[in-house]
Parts: sequence; C-alpha cells; structure tokens
Amino acid sequence: MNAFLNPSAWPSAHGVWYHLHLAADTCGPAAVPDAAIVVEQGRIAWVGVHADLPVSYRHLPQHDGQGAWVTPGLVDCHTHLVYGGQRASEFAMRLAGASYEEVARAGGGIVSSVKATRALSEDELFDATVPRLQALLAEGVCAIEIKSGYGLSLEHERKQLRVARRLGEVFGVTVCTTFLGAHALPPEYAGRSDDYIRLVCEEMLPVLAAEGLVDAVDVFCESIGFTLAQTEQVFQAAQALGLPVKLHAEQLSDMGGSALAARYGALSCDHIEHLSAEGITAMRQAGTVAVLLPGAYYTLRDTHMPPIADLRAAGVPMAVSTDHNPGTSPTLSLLLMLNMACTLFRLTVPEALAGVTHHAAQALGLQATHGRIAVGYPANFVLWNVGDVAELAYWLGQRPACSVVRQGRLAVDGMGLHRSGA
Ligand code: DI6
Ligand code: FE
Repeated sequence: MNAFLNPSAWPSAHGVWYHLHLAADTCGPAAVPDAAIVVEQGRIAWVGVHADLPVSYRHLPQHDGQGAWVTPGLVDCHTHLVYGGQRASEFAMRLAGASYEEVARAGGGIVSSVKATRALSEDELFDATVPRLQALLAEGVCAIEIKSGYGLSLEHERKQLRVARRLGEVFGVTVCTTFLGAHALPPEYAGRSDDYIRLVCEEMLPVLAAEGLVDAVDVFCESIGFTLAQTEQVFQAAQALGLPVKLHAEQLSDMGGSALAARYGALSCDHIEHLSAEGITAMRQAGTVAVLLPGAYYTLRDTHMPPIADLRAAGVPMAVSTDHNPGTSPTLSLLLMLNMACTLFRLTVPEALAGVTHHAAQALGLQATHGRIAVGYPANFVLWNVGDVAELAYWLGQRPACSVVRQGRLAVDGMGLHRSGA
C-alpha cells in the first residue's frame, strides 16, 4: 500500500523532535540552532533550544532530526490541480509563435481542459489528480488551495470540488477549495457571457456553497476572461453567502481588478504583473496578499514583471505559488517556484520562504493555523537534508531530500528518519 494512504504506519502524533536547525522567521526572527519541537496530540506544545526542553517532555518518544534544517509545512496557495488530460500540443503552438490569447481564441486553452475534465467520472478525476498531489506533498506541502474552473457547469464544477475535498481527507492534508466557475465561458454559452455569470451567481455558487464545497470564490478578470462588472457581480454573490473572495488580476493587462477585489476585502490578488500604484495602495489598505506566480510568467515568456519593489516598499505581503494548471504553469514543484521567484522576480530567499509559508497561509485565511512553527499550531513542519536553508531556493530542478511531519505524524520520509530509528 502507498505509504501516503496508510496513516496507521506513521509514528505517533506525540513526541520530541530534536537535533534540528529552525530556519529564521519560522518561530522567531532569528534561526535557532540545536532546536527541539514537542508535539502533543498533533499540535506543537513547545518549541525552543533543545537544552531548555522542560523535563516533563522527556518521557515522550524522542525523534533524532539528524541536524536537518526545519521550515513550517509549505503552503501552495493557488492551484488548478484537478483536471482531465494535458495540453502539450499547445506548448508546440506557442513554440511556433502563438500567444496564450491566440491559443485561447483558436478554441484551445482553458476550454480544451474543460472538455477533458467533463469526460471523466469523479473517480477517474480523483485518480488523475493523485500523482500530482503526491508530487507536491513529497516536497513538503502541508496545505493546498485547489480551484474548480474546468467544469463550468453545476454538475462538473461540483465533481471537481468533491474531488478536491476527497483528496484532503484521503491524504490527511489541508485542502482549501475555491470556486472558479467564472474561469472561462463554456462553449454552450458562447456570446452570452452575462447569462453565464447569472448562472454562476444565482445557481452554481449558492448550490455548491450549500453543499459545503466552497471555501472561497475567485474570478478570471481579464480581456480573455470576465469584465470588471461581471467580476463584481460574482463578488456580490460571494459576499451575500459570507464567502471570502480572491482574484486572478492584472495578469495580461491592467483591468483595475485588484482595487475592486480589495474593496471586497479579498484574501489575495494573484498574478498581478500589470498591477498599478492604485492597486497596490488598495491592497495594502485591505490587507490583501499579493500572490506571485512565476511558473505562469515563465511559461508564457512574459517580460512584464510584477511591481515587486513597490509591493515591498508598501509592505504588502507577498506569497509564491505554483499556479499548477495544464495550460500556463504545468509545474509540480513549489521549490522550483522559490527559485524562479528569486531569479526572475528578485525576491530575497527569506521573502521567498515567507511566500510559501506564512504569507501563503494568509492568502488562504489560514494564518492562525498554518505557515508557522508556534505553540498551538498543528504540527506541520518539514525537515530538510541541506547545509543551508537557502538551498531550498538555490537548486534548479533538484529536490533536497526531506521528511514531512503533518499533524504530528511522519507522513513523508525522504530522509529515511524512520529507518534510522527516529
Ligand atoms: N490564469 C491562469 O494562469 C490559469 N487560469 C487563469 O485564470 C490558466 C488556466 C489554463 O490555461 O488552463
Ligand atoms: Fe491560476
């Protein structure tokens, strides 16, 4: 049986993890050499310098971390993980010179993934997604956002969201579901985008929310997506149901989506290559996180950088995510995104690490439970077999071995800690 699917094989959710180096900014501003973490009932009960470990914890099982660097469990805060098929043929079209917009207008793009997703049963869709989730989990991801948006009808959006929920249950990982019914216009609504938005707002969203399938609501606000007015209609429907919003904003052009999203208290605005100064101010005032998606920037060979220096100066928290999707970001490595965020966007390594931990958690409204190693938080942390935590961003296509503790249990053991008796 796959180890991921067999939690009974995991060591207990109590114990002391020692012989660790805590990365800076995970439980305090400075790195902590020779640290220990105490886990009780799946939560962090104590963290600090090993020599200061209270005697009362000495009776718990002791796990030798072998000098590993430790970060909080990673958070991938923007993915389109659940879909059918793949789009390698578009890759060839783009190499031959076609733009993303041209591919979409030629009937490719999102709509071709919609056809492939609709063709699969719920079980088939689950099976298609499992290896993708496993790739992310093997790299330390402990919480993930998964969007719908390749169903574009009540039945098929429901199917995607149900698969997302089931993945969380089966793999013991935090899954936040985001309803992205307003991702593209389904072929049966060609030329009737206002009618489709009405369906999204009046039928799909209320029904799926009532079924408990929706944690947040997103829209693709873009020249090839939906207008600002249509985006606001969806936001109003979300607000009426008490659901938080986020937005695919200013990816290909400045539509003013970020300022609108900020007015609705958005958790995050994502992509934001063309974000304006007004957008930055609005996001800062609303406490909205800027989610940077270097995989899409790279794949589309974009050259218009998000305004990183201005976001930094304004103090807008920046997250980094895979945006995993079959069209514009077919990556399953959040560590590769760390590298790209540093190399392409000039983030510092600490900024990039914050971007896949506590800032990513904030982009999902999970800042009270994820993205930090602190007393009371669920015990989600990653032990990395590296000599310097900067290696997490430094290697290009090489994954340092890691062992992942989720809710206090050793869920992935790439470092072989269990074999060595930890
Ligand atoms: N922005 C993206 O990067 C993805 N969706 C979106 O709204 C692309 C999705 C796709 O091409 O399938
Ligand atoms: Fe996306």
